[in-house]
Amino acid sequence: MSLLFSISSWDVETWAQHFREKAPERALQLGPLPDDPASVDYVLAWQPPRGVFASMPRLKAIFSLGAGVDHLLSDPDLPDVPIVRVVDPDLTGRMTEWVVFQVLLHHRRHLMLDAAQRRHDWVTFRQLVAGDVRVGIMGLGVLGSDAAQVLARIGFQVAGWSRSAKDIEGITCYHGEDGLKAFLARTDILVSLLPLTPETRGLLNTDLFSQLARDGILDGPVLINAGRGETQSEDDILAALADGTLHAASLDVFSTEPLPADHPLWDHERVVITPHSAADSDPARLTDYVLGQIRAFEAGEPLKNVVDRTAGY
Ligand code: NDP
Ligand code: OXD
Repeated sequence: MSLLFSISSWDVETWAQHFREKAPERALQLGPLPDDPASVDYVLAWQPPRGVFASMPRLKAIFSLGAGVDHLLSDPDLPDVPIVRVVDPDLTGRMTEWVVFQVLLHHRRHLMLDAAQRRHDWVTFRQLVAGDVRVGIMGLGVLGSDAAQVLARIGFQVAGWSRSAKDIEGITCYHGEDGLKAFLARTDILVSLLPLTPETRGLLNTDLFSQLARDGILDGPVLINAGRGETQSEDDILAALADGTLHAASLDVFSTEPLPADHPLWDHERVVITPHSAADSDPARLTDYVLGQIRAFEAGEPLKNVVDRTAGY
């Protein structure tokens, strides 16, 4: 019985240490590629190499070490075993912190205040009130619904958009293609927490930005994206910032990561960039989560948070 860590771009040893402490009886293989594919029962994966799952006859489940699973579903050789994703209050809390921080940064006009401080300029700007600002969250899943409720508690007018209909207290819920137009038309600050799927790829584009509200009290529409980079067109974001279709943006995810050092988004005065770090997966917390799931599964219980492969998330 062994667990393979198939991890690229994170320190595999940190994860392995937590597993050794909490489950010393489990044999670990530190990938990304397995030493002995025939003995692998579970893979714990983050951006594994394509084809890594081939020739694992005992494989029972794959655990994504992030909430997003596009890094797995894009593998053409993915075997037909359950894929479990991260749903954990620790990760949710981290994302809500990031979203609330970015919404408040634009709402409280912090980019202008920061620039004024650099100039040693004691200048004040008209202070807006949250109740006059309309936030719209694309993706009302585990992360989006939590951020929505915290923003509503602060006083923002919050709406959300999802694939299926939702009923969340205090949040105006829209869904499906039919609901998108009305959702955008009432949104001043657009937050995307959408997964990457064939339907969401490239969705954040000129056409969509041009449907955002133009009658808000901010200086213009704001885009905030911590979902996936491939859901946005960075060329369209730059063009929209240039012609006023968008006023500002906060971006944590990009089509190419790391964002190339010479990319014009880096230097844009109305763009905030964070390096795909809105909500980190915490190894200690997720070790408990994955081991809890494996132990329950081996005791005959069903796995939780299994990805719907047809929906793509
Ligand atoms: P969930 O699966 O819980 O929620 C996804 C939401 O998106 C659901 O509300 C779903 O609708 C909606 N959705 C999916 N496809 C469509 C569509 N075509 N049209 C409208 N709505 C759609 O995911 P999480 O909230 O846990 O995570 C969301 C994403 O956040 C992840 O997939 C990942 O890409 C990203 N992420 C980024 C991190 C970062 O650090 N930047 C960290 C963690 C996650 P419905 O409810 O109807 O199913
Ligand atoms: C995730 C991520 O999906 O870090 O958890 O992007």
